[in-house]
Amino acid sequence: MVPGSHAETAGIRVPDFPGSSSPGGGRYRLRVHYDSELRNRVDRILDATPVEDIHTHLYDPSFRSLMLWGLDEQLVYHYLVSEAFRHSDQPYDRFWSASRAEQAEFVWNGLFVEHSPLSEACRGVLTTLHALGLDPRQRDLRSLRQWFANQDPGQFTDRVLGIANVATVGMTNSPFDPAERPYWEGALARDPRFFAALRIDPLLMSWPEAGLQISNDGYGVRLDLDSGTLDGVRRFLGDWTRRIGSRYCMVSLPPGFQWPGNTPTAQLITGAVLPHCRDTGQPFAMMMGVKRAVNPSLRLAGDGMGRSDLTALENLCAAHPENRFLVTCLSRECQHELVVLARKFRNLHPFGCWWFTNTDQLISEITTLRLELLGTSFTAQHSDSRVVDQLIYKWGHSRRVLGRCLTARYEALRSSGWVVSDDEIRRDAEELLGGAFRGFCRS
Ligand code: RAT
Ligand code: ZN
Repeated sequence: MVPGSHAETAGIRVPDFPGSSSPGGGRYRLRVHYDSELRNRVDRILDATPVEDIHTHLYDPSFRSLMLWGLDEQLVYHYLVSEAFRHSDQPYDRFWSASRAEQAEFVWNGLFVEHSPLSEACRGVLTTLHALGLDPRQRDLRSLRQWFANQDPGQFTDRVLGIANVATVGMTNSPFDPAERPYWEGALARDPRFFAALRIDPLLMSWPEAGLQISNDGYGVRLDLDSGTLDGVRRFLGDWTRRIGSRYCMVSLPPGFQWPGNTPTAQLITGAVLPHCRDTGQPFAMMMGVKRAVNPSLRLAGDGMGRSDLTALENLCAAHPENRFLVTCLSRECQHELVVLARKFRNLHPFGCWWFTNTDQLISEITTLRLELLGTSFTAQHSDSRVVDQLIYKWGHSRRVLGRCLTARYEALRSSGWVVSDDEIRRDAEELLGGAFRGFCRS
């Protein structure tokens, strides 16, 4: 599938592994033989294992214009927009008032023509073009665009899901989003490959404004978070969960999040969100550590991050063993604590390498940490794709890093006298790429 490197330990001499059937049978053998053979097996199995992508910002094609695809959409991805501004003094407003095509050209020229596309997000565009059979070596944006203009969106989506070997795609669905709501209120012919997840950031981060909307929707909530209001919010969550067929409910939280507490966020979680999750038997997903609008002029590209206090998570897991928590953290510093907490609380399931941690080096570090402390009881990755095409590179790159991490663990097992079979590698790959999530969600 997507090309990757497979011979990273070439030429290193290491002691023979117990039980090794190395040709020649000497005390030493070239590790490269074993590594590349095992690495190839692991990579082949990972490539052949369909992924359940548990969190993206993609839409089922029946959401028409909300479903983003194509080269210009890839280029104006917010990860790239913030990088492009590092090479330009152009006023932000001028960029935002330009057409989509002009914005895409600004990014292309700044990041692919005038500088080398070394970053993860830039490389992603190239991996995607390459896997689609396109050749960007001429730096010819016009002809690349022409190829995309000739695609049918439905067929293109099928092709991308096929190349990325993604079986199901988790959407991010907000009842507070005026662009999305009308689709749910009409008749939708849903694509079964796309599943819904109820996103509730405005409810938890913008009370009382969110309360006003819920009240306008007829749920009889007031601004005071008394029991009548909390019941109304709970009914609102229940109705939306049924309407969209959501599998879990999700929020992103700032670094300062605390629980328990007297803030509207903490009170709403205790009085409405957790009871709702218990009613429906669904997990509550928390993405911890985002600082919204650090630079508002960059709009969606202007969010930052900070270190979260995971005491809040520890308190939640301990106080509510009957609730289940799906958690990812944005800060590198939180990763170790998250994994240790997951060892203490079986109602906690770490997932993905989110946003600023979705780079080769950090995926490698985080995944190794998780494998070494949790085995396969976590979900290795989610793509967070916003443009369908991105599934190709996000999963292509992550599979290669996961292959490296898994191979290293299997090698360590081998030196302890345990040799994994292909069936066992397949079982592990299935757990890490969606099976452990389904088990945790009981769905
Ligand atoms: O990764 C992203 O695209 C971010 O902008 C966020 O949307 C983040 O993933 C989130 O879900 O809040
Ligand atoms: Zn996201």
